Amino acid sequence: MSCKEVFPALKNDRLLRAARGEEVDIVPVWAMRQAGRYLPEFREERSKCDFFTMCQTPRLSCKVTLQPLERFPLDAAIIFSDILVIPEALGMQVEMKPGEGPVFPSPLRGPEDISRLGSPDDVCTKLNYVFEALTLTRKELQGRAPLIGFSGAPWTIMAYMIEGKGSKTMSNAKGWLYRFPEASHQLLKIITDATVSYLVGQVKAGAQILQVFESHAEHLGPYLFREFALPYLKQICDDVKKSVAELGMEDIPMIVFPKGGHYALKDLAALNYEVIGIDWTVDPILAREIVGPNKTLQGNLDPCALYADKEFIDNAVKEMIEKFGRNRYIANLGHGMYPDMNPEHLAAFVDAVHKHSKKPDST
Ligand code: 1CP
Repeated sequence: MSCKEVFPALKNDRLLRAARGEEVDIVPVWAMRQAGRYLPEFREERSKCDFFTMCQTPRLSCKVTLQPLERFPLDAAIIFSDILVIPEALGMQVEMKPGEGPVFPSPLRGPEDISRLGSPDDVCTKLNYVFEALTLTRKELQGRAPLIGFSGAPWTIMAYMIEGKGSKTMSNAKGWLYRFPEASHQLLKIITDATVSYLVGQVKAGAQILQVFESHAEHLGPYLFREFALPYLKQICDDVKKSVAELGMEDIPMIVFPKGGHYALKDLAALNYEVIGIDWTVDPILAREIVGPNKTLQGNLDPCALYADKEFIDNAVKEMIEKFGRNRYIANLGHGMYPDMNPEHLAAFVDAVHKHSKKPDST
């Protein structure tokens, strides 16, 4: 890994321009979970190999990252990995169970278990495979589109470490916030420190923009969010940008995606993230009113709209772009693709964004 690596020149910088609030010819578009099981070519690779082995093998991670770009004229690639590589690098075992998703066989049961975790200083050594995958993918992309690096946000990662898997209520993890606030802060700090080094490592390895997934914001509400999520999201953004500047590298645009966190938009707009992702439950006009004119918004078609026919998708995209406007906007779904979705319908989504956002005078 080296920050001196010379990469092919970027031929499509719409995503970076939109993130920075610059003018674009057409609205950039990508889709969360664009590399995934809805693609037969992904399932083919996945049938040969365990999920985390795929993440840990740079050649495979690169291959599946590029798969959606071979099919669709997407304006970004997102590195194939998972947010749960951080707890794994902190020493927790994680397995991908078919039909169930990621599972931690020994989740954190109480504050005493925090001592089981390794040091945040060591995560970058353990996650070198992600950096290698990023460097390889950035080269293989040949400048076709920018490469997105990502991590989970501290509360979302903490929730998995305590619940051991996805949960409808997050009652164990939220129980910690109310019963053990000090230990919760201690854990969140460890995750934050690890995440900052990890994201800076991703930039050094070739990531051109970063997204922080606060996928479980919906469980917090304004009080818990301000206490246990916001300060860490702020620290991640500020520390990553500071370290990148100290390395003499160009400022890196950052996206925060608070899934289910409509109540947090105003607080998030006060942070230094250039882009705020919104899910489909938030009206774009209201989101714009809340965040003001100086943030880029990303989103937010209901992913399930991709089950509708192509004509419906085309109309829904047209309406979405009318509401968001062409400036300071990155088109996306309001959450990720599902495994049973038809790739042709993602194609319809991408084409509709490009068609309906063309400037009247561009060809
Ligand atoms: O294409 C891409 O978007 C890149 C790859 C990517 C990303 C960005 C994957 C591959 N995972 C993620 C992030 C991720 N992982 C998030 C944040 C985004 C979100 O909110 O969905 C979360 C919450 C996870 C955790 C996770 N990993 C889940 C959810 C579990 C739950 O019930 O809460 C699941 C099902 C996974 C597995 C996973 N990660 C990625 C893929 C393609 C898969 C499917 C697993 C398989 O192939 O068996």
